[in-house]
Amino acid sequence: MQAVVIATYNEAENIPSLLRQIKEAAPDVAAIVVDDDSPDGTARIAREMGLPGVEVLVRKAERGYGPAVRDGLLHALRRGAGRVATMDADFSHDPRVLPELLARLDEADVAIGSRYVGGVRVINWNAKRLLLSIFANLYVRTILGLDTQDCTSGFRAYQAGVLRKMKLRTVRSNGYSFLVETLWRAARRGATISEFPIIFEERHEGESKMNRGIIWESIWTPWRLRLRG
Ligand SMILES: Nc1nc2c(ncn2[C@@H]2O[C@H](COP(=O)(O)OP(=O)(O)O)[C@@H](O)[C@H]2O)c(=O)[nH]1
Ligand SMILES: [Mg+2]
Repeated sequence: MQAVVIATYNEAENIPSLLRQIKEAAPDVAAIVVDDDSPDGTARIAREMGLPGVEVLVRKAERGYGPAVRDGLLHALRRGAGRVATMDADFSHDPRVLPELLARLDEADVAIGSRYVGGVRVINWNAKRLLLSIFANLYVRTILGLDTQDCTSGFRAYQAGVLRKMKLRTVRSNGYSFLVETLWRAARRGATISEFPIIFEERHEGESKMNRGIIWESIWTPWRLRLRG
């Protein structure tokens, strides 16, 4: 069984068409929506669609992309998934690419849909946001010595075995640093990582949850990982 984990916060405008497109593109892939009790009713909307093969988890105690994805990954493992993908709910990650993302695990332990391998493919980001992301990747790669061009892509897939080795319960990052922390843990445990080009498009509906706290965390996390492992 294969699964895809989708963290959501206030994605009411996106979730119905997203789930429909996932089911169309990858009918056999179980979708696990992990919502942090969004005030806009994302979880209720997703549930009421009643699509087969879609589970909706609601977390009430804390908020954060990192812990939400972590809980979704752990849930997928408990369900017995052999391969688990993650993607955003805002169509920045094209649901039609999901089958290819999972299939890439034929040749690697971790597959990454990459915005930056072999050139930059990002649509509708202003120069500031694009430079921030490119700089963040350069920063992370330099401090941690990772080969991956896009260390902060949330469009990824993992073999279940790698997820188990990563001891997800102790991953601390709350924001996008979660992506750096999980990649670092996978690489340190000898996982093979393969990147393939994707086109990333900025959302049309809803709002980005990027904020100062998330940026600060991204600045210190590579140092924490390098110094403390
Ligand atoms: N459960 C949960 N999901 C989140 C949270 N913050 C962001 N997300 C989801 O993570 C994905 C990426 O977030 P987004 O705001 O689009 O970030 P951006 O693409 O970097 O601007 C989207 O599916 C969001 O709904 C959060 O605190 N909790
Ligand atoms: Mg987004």
